[in-house]
Amino acid sequence: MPQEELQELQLERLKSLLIRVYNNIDFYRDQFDAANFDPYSVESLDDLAKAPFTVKQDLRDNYPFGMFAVPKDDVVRVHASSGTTGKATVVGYTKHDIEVWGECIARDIVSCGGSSQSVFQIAYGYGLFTGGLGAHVGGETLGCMVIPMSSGNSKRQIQLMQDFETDILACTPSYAMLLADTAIEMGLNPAKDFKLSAAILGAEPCSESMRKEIERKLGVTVVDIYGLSEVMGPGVACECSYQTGLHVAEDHFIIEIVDPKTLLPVPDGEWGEVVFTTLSKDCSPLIRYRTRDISRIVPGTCECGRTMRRMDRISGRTDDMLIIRGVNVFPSQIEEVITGFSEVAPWYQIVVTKQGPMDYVELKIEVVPDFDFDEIRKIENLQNRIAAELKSNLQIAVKVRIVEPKSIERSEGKAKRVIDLRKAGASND
Ligand code: DLL
Repeated sequence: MPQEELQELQLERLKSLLIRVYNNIDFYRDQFDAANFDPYSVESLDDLAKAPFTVKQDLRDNYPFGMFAVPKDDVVRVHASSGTTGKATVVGYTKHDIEVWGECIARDIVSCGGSSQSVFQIAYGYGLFTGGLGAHVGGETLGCMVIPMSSGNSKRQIQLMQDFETDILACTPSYAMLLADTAIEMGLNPAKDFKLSAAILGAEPCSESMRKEIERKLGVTVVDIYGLSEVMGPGVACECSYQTGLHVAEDHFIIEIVDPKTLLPVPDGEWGEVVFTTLSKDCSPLIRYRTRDISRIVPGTCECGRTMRRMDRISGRTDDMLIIRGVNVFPSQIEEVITGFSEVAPWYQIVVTKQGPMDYVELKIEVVPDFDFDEIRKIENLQNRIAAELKSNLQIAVKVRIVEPKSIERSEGKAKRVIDLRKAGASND
């Protein structure tokens, strides 16, 4: 659909959405009234900027069902975040919401080369987390042969991947890497022995060098899929096989990029916090939801011919930025530097503590299995070289500690890359 038509569709959907949330969700009625925002006055997409933002705490305050816009009878499914730092955030879906979700993910499977003939193996966790069941509905909508593995049980995953001739794999990037390494340990060459053509990986950041490493080991094209449970789950945006940014499902979501301090929109191409308004959701619609994720609109159009605008890969979250001796840095920037060293494996952990008002960072990195771990001098040399590279690239002083292969805990879902010990009881939720 040409962008102009797409924007007309967005406006039509936005107008009815604003009136719907005003009439059906007490929270939005109060918010709009308090902000003097009249949902009936909206005449252009720009008017959305007059509406107030929604944040995660609003969902927690209205736990469990206070943000539902439909009666409980119409709800066919709920998902929820883990809620380790407070109450969980609960999101509900009507039958129609699930259909829209299925359509979004079906498009994503097609855009990385899949079809109804694909064998689609899902190794995202099934359950309250949206990864597994979200990908599942997409695969079935498209008519793929879906293998609902959930995460874990890596050897079995690998066996079925071979026996069932899986061609598309969906899981987190860190789990894809673990599956590749496990297959190699089992004496296989996944790039040759598997029929995999693409992997749809998301739910956590993945640097460009990590992506290349997964592509090389598995012999696939990796496309990045993005989403968050509050807004729907996976499929809010996804790359096509051109890998030049994630096409936002703009018929169902309006994306805005705002300056996280001033909350004013930034021009296309500039980085800022991603904000979404859900246009089609019946049960859990959100107006201007602040994701805390940092991205930008990729200017121009994609060679694939899709007209939906692209957001760049997530560079970090406003709440995972570290300030190391006054320098701002995101974990993804650290990953980009360390994965450039051939002696180390892409398994690392950033341990953050406080020294006075400053963040103190220790970086634990595993070496590759054939590295001679007994040679202290070699280890020290490697530590120094990595520290020097981090200093010259990112201007940060970090204590690098090389650790033995397999000593960092493997993840079957989202990897825990940052251990933040600054506040007791703090977590990344
Ligand atoms: O992670 C939904 C999902 C499942 C997306 C499967 C993709 C694939 P939550 O658990 O609510 O939902 O976590 C959402 O994860 O705000 C981002 O910070 C991060 N995230 C999700 N996708 C990506 C990605 C799912 N492609 C939070 N790149 C989001 C970087 C991502 N970060």
